[in-house]
Amino acid sequence: MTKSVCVCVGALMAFAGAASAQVRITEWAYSALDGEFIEFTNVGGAPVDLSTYSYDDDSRLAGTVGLAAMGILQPGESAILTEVLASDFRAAWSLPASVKILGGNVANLGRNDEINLFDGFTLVDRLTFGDQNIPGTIRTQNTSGITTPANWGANNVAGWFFSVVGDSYGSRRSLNGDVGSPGAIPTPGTLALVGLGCVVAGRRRR
Ligand SMILES: [Ca+2]
Ligand SMILES: [Ca+2]
Ligand SMILES: [Ca+2]
Repeated sequence: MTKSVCVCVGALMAFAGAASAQVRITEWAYSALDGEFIEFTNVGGAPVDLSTYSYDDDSRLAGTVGLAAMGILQPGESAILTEVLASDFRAAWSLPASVKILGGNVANLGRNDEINLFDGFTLVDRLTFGDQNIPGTIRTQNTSGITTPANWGANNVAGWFFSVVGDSYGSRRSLNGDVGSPGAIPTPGTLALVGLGCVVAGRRRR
């Protein structure tokens, strides 16, 4: 085993250990032709029951939009909250019935806003964003924002970047031309390696 491979395996194990039973914000588009959306993913190693989970925007009020209808999120599973009808969003992105989509979100996202995820009254994850309020960060209009696993849960929008069709996150175009990967993240192993830069590091050492 080469040195670079050893480093990667060690980092991967550290990632897996740090992420037991955690739901994270993994993608968002504050404005999109086929509906603004937020993707939540269980990045941990155990199922998470969302019956006590809720979402709010920058008013930061637990219970504003209940996520109980999403049910139980399995490890690696992503669920979508969107402003449009779930059926419309599903059709626009050609998502199978297995992907959980909660439509009709009324706490809509603006250009400078915030995503708050709660379990009961406990804040589980938060992402404060806005290309105007935080200069140099992305404006997720018709193209979603994503980030590396290392930046999940950090509330550091400067570490988020645009989805690009064909990227390693599974990004593609929706019916009306939005770019993103709602409902999907790569397999946990692939993601961990991408996020930690091991693929690039390994190639450089050859
Ligand atoms: Ca919006
Ligand atoms: Ca708002
Ligand atoms: Ca995604």
